[in-house]
Amino acid sequence: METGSSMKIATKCVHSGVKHYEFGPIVPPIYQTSTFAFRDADHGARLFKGEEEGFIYTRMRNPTIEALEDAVAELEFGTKSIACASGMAAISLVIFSTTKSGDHIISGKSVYGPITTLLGQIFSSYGLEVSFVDTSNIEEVKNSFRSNTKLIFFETPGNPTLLISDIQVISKIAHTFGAKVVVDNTFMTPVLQNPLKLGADIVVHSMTKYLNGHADVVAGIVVFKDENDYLHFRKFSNHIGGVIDPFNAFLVHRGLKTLYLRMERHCSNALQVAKFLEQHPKVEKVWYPYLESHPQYELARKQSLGGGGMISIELKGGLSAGKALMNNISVWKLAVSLGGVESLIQHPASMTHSSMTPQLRAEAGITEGLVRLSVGIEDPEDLINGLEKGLSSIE
Ligand code: LCS
Repeated sequence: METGSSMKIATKCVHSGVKHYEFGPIVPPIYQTSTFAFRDADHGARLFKGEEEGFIYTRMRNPTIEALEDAVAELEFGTKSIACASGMAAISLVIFSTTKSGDHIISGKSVYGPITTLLGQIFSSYGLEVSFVDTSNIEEVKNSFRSNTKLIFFETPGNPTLLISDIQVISKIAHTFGAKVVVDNTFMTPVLQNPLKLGADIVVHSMTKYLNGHADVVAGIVVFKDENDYLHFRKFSNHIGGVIDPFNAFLVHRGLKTLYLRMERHCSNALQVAKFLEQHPKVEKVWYPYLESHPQYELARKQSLGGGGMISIELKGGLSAGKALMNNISVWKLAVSLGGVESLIQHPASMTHSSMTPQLRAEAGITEGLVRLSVGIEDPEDLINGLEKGLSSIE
């Protein structure tokens, strides 16, 4: 079934990317093959020259992977996409394809910790200039552009502070400087937020998270508004080679079918958990975009259709209270990652964001006492009871 952009998102989640295949299966078959046989020597030569459509080698193109790429491009209102071996591979592909030594890029400060290492230590060692900016502060964003700025990259909400950056306003500013806007939409998913419709040029995801949703795959994707960007990036992807495996592509595509349902449940569970935490005497502060106490509540409501499943909290007793909570909580698993059906809890300063420099971590607002929750799809009462058990263990 062809879906098309007129369909509602819940319908698109179920049907996007599925084409007609031999024997009529209603899900894309797993083409677990590295290579594709040519009919004859001339056929192979024509495929390599681009004179005929077809499949050559899985690093370049594979039908199972392409089905997923079409699905995510459609969900994100993009033209095309490239699925990658991880979210980090997707972000690396963006940087390799858009910058060279001597160029400047702007990155949000509140982003997944290893991204700051990738940009600020690894790519900068090849001569890339990198500025880490609080993208929730528009004045700071405006002042950070230079004549050689090629792109601005940010997560909104940011990992793990959940600060919101205004995609529409930042896109307008960036485009006056001729820079591309790259939004990491991992926390929101296309069900809740559509950066390309708000002016961004490129969306990236760690598909390890909500798009797959079942904590059994590591994968990423880059989605393009402009097909020319896609063609340019595809050349890089073919040569860098960080592509997804067909079986993982199949699993993520399967996960997409329930994305709408899962996001509804993540949002309603997270709002209930956030409200419970906000009134709890052991909790100092709760960060959740759809709580009225969030400093950018209005922007979150304007930019997205839900608050998502991520919450960060500061406990009154700081880190030692956080440790007591993590060690005594039930139902929730103590683990990094996020966006799966099971609820997780972790400590950014010593875990997901430990590779950041202490200075950048402090500037990004990632304190020692911050604890991050990924709210799953379990019964909210069980989640709240599990949290209460952990919180009551705090001295
Ligand atoms: N973007 C965001 C917003 C992320 O949260 C992550 C990983 C990545 C990109 C990288 O994706 P990956 O290569 O892992 O697929 N975030 C993680 C986190 O917060 N805990 O563990 C991984």
